[in-house]
Amino acid sequence: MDARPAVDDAALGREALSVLDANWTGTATVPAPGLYPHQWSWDSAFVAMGLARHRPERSRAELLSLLAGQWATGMVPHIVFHTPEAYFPGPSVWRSHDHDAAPRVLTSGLTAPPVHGLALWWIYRHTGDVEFVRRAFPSLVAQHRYLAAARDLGGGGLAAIVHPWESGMDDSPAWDQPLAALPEIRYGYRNLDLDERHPDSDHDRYVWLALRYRDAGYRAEYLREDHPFAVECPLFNGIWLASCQALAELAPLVRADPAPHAERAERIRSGLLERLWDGCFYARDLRTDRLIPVCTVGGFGPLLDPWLPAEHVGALVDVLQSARFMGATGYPVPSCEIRASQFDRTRYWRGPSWVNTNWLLRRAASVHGLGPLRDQLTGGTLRLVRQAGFRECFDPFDGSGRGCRDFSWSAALTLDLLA
Ligand code: 2M8
Repeated sequence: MDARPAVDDAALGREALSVLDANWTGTATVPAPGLYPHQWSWDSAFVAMGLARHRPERSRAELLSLLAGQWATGMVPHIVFHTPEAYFPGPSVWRSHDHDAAPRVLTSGLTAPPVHGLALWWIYRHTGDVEFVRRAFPSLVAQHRYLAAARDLGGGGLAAIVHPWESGMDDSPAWDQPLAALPEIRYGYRNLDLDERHPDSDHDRYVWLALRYRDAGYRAEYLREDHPFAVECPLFNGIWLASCQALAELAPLVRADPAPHAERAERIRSGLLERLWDGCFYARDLRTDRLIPVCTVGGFGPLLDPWLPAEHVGALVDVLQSARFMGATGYPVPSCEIRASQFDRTRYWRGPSWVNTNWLLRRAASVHGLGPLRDQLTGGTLRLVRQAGFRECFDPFDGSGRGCRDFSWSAALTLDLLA
C-alpha cells in the first residue's frame, strides 16, 4: 500500500493540475508519460471535462486536437498520433495514411466510447462558450451518425464495438468468451510494457483483429458480414445515450433541431432494455446472439440515462451497493463483480477500481438524485487518490495504486470531484 503524507483539498488540486500540465504536449494531453505517449480518445474527453473550470482554453484545445483526427466517415479514432513517439501498435500498423477517409494526422482505425458529446456539454456548462459549441457540434453530430450508420450491427439501435480496445476496458472479463472463439494466434512479439495486462495470446488476438479490420479497408460492410468480434457493450451505449442527450440540449444554441438527438437517445434506451437487460445489463455477443454472463462495471453505464425506468435504476443501484460490487470492498467500484471467477483485484479492467468509471457512476447518481450514493462515490474516489496518488487504477480492497503514475484522467476528474 503506497502511503503518502496527508494532503488537503487545495494541495491535491494543485498536484492534479501539475500532473496535467506535465502531460500536456502543447497539442494534447497524453494519458501518462512513457507508456501512453499519444492522444487517446476518451482520456482526452475526461481531461477536457476536468480542465473546463481551471484551464478553459486548454480544455477546448484538447477536444479540438482530438477531433482533428476524425475521419471523413465521422469516426473519432481511439488514438491520434501527433508525434513520432514509439508505441505499439503505432501508425505503421493502422496505416491510416493509406485510407481515403482518414485525416492528415495519423490515427488508429478503431473508435472508443463516445463521451465527447457529454464533454462538449460540460465545457459549455462551465464556460458558457457558445462559439465553441458552434465549432465542435457538427463533428459530434457526424460521430453519432457514423455510429448509427456503421455500427448498429445488431439492428436494434445500439452501436457494436468490434475490438476490445473500443470498449476502453481492454481486458475486461466481458470479452473473454468472444476472444476465446477466435483462432489461436501466435505472432511471437509482445508489447513490451503490457505483459502484466495482457497475456500473450490475448494481445496477439487483439493485434490480429485490428489487422483483419485494417486489411478489409475499415469497411462497414466487412464489419456487418465478416468481422469475428462484434459486441454490444452497455457502457459504450450508456455513454453514447448520454452524449445524444447532451447534443439534444446543445442543439438550440446552434439553431439545430434537438429532435434527432433525443430520438436517438430513446432508441438506444429501448435497445439497452430489450437487448442487454437480464436483471442487470450485460454485453451481447452478436456472433452468438447471447448475453455474456459476467457483470462488470460497464453494466452500470445505462444509469447515465435520467429516463431509465425507476425499477431498473433501483435494481442496478442494489447490485452496485451489494457484496457483488461496492458492498464488499472498502473503495468504489471494482471493474468486475467480485464473485465472478474471472475477478482479479490486481489486473486492470478485471477487478481494480478506476477513477473514470467511478466518476461516470457519480454523474449517474447525480442525474437520479441519489445524493448519498453520489457522496459515497466522491469520498471513496478522493480517498483513493489522496492515499495512492493519481495512479491508473487501484486495488478495490486496500486502495493501493496499480498501473502507471501521473495518470491524466485520474488527475483531471479529481479536479472535478474537489469542486
Ligand atoms: C488502455 O488501453 C490501451 C489500448 O488502447 C492499452 O491497453 O494500451 C485502456 O485503459 C483505455 O481505456 C485507455 O484509453 C488507454 C489509455 O489510457 O489505455
